[in-house]
Amino acid sequence: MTRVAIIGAGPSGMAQLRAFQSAQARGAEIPEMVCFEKQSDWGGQWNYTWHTGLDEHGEPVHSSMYRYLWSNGPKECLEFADYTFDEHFGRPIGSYPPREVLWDYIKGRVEKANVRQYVRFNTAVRFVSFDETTRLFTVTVQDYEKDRIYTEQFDYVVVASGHFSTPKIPEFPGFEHFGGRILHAHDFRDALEFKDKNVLIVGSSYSAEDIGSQCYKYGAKNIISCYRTAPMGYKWPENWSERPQLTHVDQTHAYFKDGSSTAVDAIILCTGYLHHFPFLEESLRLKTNNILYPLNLYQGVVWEQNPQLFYLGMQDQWYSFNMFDAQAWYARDVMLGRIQLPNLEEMQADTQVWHEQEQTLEDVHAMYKFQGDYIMRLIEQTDYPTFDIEGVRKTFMAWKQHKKENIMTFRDHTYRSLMTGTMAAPHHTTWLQALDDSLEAYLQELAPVQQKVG
Ligand code: FAD
Ligand code: NA7
Repeated sequence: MTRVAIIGAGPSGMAQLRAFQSAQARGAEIPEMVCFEKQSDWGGQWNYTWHTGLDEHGEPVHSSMYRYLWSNGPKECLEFADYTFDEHFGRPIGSYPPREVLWDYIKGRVEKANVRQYVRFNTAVRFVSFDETTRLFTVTVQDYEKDRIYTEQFDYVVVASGHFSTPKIPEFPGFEHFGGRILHAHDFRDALEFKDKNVLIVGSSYSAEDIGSQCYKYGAKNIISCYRTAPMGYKWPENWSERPQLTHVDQTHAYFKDGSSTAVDAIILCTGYLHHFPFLEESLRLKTNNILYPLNLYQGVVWEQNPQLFYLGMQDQWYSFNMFDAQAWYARDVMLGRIQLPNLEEMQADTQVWHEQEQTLEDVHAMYKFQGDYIMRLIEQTDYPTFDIEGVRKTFMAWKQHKKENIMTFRDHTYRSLMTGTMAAPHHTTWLQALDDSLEAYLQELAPVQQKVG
């Protein structure tokens, strides 16, 4: 029997499980699936842990998510086309749910699909190699529950291990003498740690914006963010200033490229993540920055040098859950023989065109259109339910505008579902006032019986 190894049970790995189960439900014969997940539960980044550094097994902690994290974009832009928010919650909820609420939603679909049986939890993939003669992968894993290292063979491997887990850590002169705490965003957990502190945020992307906002919300004294290329440029609250690149620090102060300096208590490096696959042999290893169209991945999914290997979710994520779905359905159909791949040269030429097109994109509108077109290209080739991607793009544009208007209130806006047409319900408390991010607090206005359907 054909065997498929899926590495990781985050949203991408869960999408792969659901894709196969969906084909099976429609009468297809599917391969034997084994999903290896090093954590004790599924959900990937959305499975919060208070741990930082190493976990209880000595394994690098995967999740970079923190307490009080709420969706950074409208939920209407990431909705599954085959499992809607309406189906899961049974009534409209707000557009920017906290982490635990989104985790509940992601889990709802795969619980309904009954695919947990395919996941081996507490099992870290240690090494994957490929034998050109047998054309099989050998996958070596460590089972932490049984304290056992073992090896199995597979026809296909799907790498769904995420790429926002291994921190990209720059070094600045003086760091070794700084008197406060220096941490990467990956290790940020609770903004209350920085209450009444002067916090320096290095970086100007999603983590910088959101971790700075968390610190503001939970009572930091001052927030100073600094950028290498371009400022975030929002209208910040009074105690938040944005400066050019950090040049150096001493024991108490940070110094910037414009000659200014300021006293800081803590430095949070929001400087991005590395695509890191220490468990793959060299010939299988994707090497890329965080971009929309990496080279070597045909249709953003198939490892061109060996089309028995697939990667999910390795792009810079303007779209997320429904993009992982589109990719998982496509990978599934290649494995089921429903999609025939062209030869290597044709795959490379195709990828090159998209990769080069990315270099020409001039603004966020073009970038959303680009990734949206990419997703639609995949969906057209499978039976994943099609949806109004142009509507999603317009929702993203509204979100951008709301952020521009007020970075501290954009999460109070609501949007219409592109899957069901349902209008989101305004949350009972504004984001700035809502200090409790638990699922119970978020859903508290719902009658218990309506909280979860599905
Ligand atoms: P992950 O979620 O990273 O899951 C990968 C899984 O693989 C993990 O469970 C991990 O334990 C497992 N794994 C890794 N290595 C191994 C191994 N060797 N062996 C076995 N298992 C392994 N997206 C949004 O849409 N909205 C948001 O608001 C949002 N906020 C974010 C905030 C932060 C701080 C971060 C870091 C990301 C955020 N994202 C957000 C993006 C997020 O990455 C995706 O939503 C999604 O989690 C990606 O899914 P994934 O399955 O590809 O990867
Ligand atoms: P991103 O989006 O990859 O952004 C990384 C940021 O870090 C970006 O602003 C970079 O600036 C900055 N950076 C990187 N290296 C440096 C150095 N050496 N000095 C200063 N600034 C630097 O990562 P995020 O963590 O923000 O977001 C990742 C995901 O997490 C995202 O999908 C969200 O959903 C949550 P640049 O513009 O390159 O000059």
